[in-house]
Amino acid sequence: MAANLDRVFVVVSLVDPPASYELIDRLLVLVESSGLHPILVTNKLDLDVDGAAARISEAYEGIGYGVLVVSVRSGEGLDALRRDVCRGTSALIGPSGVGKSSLINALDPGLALRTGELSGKTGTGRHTTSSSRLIPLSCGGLVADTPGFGDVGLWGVAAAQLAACFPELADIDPCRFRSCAHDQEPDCGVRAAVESGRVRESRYQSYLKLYAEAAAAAER
Ligand SMILES: Nc1nc2c(ncn2[C@@H]2O[C@H](COP(=O)(O)OP(=O)(O)O)[C@@H](O)[C@H]2O)c(=O)[nH]1
Ligand SMILES: [Mg+2]
Ligand SMILES: [Zn+2]
Repeated sequence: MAANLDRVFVVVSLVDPPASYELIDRLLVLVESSGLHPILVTNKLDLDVDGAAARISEAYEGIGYGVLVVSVRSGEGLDALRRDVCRGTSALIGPSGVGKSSLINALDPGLALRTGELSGKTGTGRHTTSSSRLIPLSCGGLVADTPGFGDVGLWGVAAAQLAACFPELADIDPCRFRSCAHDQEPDCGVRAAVESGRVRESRYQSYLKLYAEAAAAAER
């Protein structure tokens, strides 16, 4: 991840394509592993008919993330995003087709960045942003529009460092073993926190999945 970023926005869409908790967790962990605390942006509020925006906001605000619910189409939430993006250097990361380029265009219509129609068949976006670059906004900020990536690998995050990328695990009870993987070990503080409801089950499932991937990558 580029150095000298003041903040990173993890951008997902509520619909077309719908964001999964696992995808959100992957992207958040990726940013946390670089030492930045991302802000979550959920776009396409205009298409949200079943309350996904409210559920996602509650889940991630509850563990200390800033969440911006926005719609490029209706303009909702864009003022809050503008306040953050129009100073310093920001990056927007997230899958293709969620509206990253559209958001930047909405903040600075003079830019006319290319945006893509969703390919109807797969529901995934076409890769219309070919490389990331820093774009100066007329309001003052610099913003990196990154090409989308569907499957986010955990580049270089060691399995043992993974729990530190989950902010809600910072102040739970310690585990019996210092090297606890928080999986099947006895007296695990993380599992206890999941069982008591302090840590959300889907976050724990994301942790286990990413842990297995990180451990497998280390063996290669
Ligand atoms: N309905 C709706 N469509 C949007 C919104 N924002 C972007 N889109 C559409 O989503 C598609 C992908 O947008 P794009 O900005 O290229 O996504 P990127 O790949 O993340 O840069 C385009 O067809 C946009 O018009 C929104 O708020 N609502
Ligand atoms: Mg784009
Ligand atoms: Zn543990």
